[in-house]
Amino acid sequence: MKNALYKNIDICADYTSIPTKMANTNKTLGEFIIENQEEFRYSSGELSRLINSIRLAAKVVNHEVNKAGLVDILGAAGETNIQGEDQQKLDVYANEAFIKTLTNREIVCGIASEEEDDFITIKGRNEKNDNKYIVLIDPLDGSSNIDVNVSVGTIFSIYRRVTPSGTPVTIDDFLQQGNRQVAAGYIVYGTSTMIVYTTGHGVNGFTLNPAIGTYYLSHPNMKFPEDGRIYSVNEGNYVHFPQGIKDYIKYCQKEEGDRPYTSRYIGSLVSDFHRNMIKGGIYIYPNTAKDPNGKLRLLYECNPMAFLAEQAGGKASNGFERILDIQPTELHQRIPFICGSKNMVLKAEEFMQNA
Ligand code: AHM
Ligand code: MG
Repeated sequence: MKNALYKNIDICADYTSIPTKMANTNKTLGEFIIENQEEFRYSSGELSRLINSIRLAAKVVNHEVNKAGLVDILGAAGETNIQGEDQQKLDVYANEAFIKTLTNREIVCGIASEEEDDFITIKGRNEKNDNKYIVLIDPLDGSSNIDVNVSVGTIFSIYRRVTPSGTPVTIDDFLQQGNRQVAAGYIVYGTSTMIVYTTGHGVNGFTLNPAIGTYYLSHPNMKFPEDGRIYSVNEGNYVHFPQGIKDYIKYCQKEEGDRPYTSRYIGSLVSDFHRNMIKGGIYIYPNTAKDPNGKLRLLYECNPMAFLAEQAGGKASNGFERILDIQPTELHQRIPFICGSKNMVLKAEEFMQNA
């Protein structure tokens, strides 16, 4: 028995022989991008290259996140971001890694990041402003979890610019409704590293085989179960929640039918969302007395997650209206967020609207 156990450990030490879905016969992310290129509305190959560059930056950040604890990358960088929050060293590292990778490829004309005060303008070939795509990014979400080895993630959102090519980007290029996203996704740096993304044709998930640095299609056509039994909310803030959310939480806890539901809250949106999409559940970050607009950012967090949720058959709302139809008014705007299995979100909305 003991020998058998050691034998397994030996096998697992060699990632290339893990006999799972990640077996090298699965389609790679690179192959998948090429095969599905014609699905893109404007298929010039640029969006494929853009997603490829996100894949590359994700590998670099993944490498660094996995070293945390061994090298001096943990803790605060001594600066605060525009929202007045402490920036962690890894936040800063991830921000730079994504911006650098996205800048050098003549595809992106503007980037807005949760970690930057203002948007960044990027010139194309020969200093012309003729690149097409806008990227909004939360480089390292859930960063309060980094120090304690709990999953964190990157969230990205891609739009086409709305101002004319040849002119510098303006704030209007960034303040687009979420329903205009051409692609969105996240990377979860968890027990394994995954990229999950959509270009408006369903949601697919790819797992990194760290031994050879390749992402394999491990979760094709991901779908939120219509109903779920998990609710994810920071109940520590309960007394400050709006009455509708308090009522919904009591409903989740009531012994009736398939209830009570289970409470699961990691405090990393990407990880909570990922689990709920696989198992069925609802994520809620409401407005509170302290934060009248909630905590999460419409452009960097809620819109991309809402696009993914809808593409996976789920739903995302602020309690009263569809997240993707909200007209943003500022770059770092916050919004209450309810997202997950369709019937659970509908029920939460019912409580919000009847409170
Ligand atoms: P961040 O972008 O500063 O990391 O904040 C976003 C995170 C989400 O990932 C998470 O769901 C939420 O904040 C947790 O907030 P709280 O600790 O208030 O529950
Ligand atoms: Mg964040």
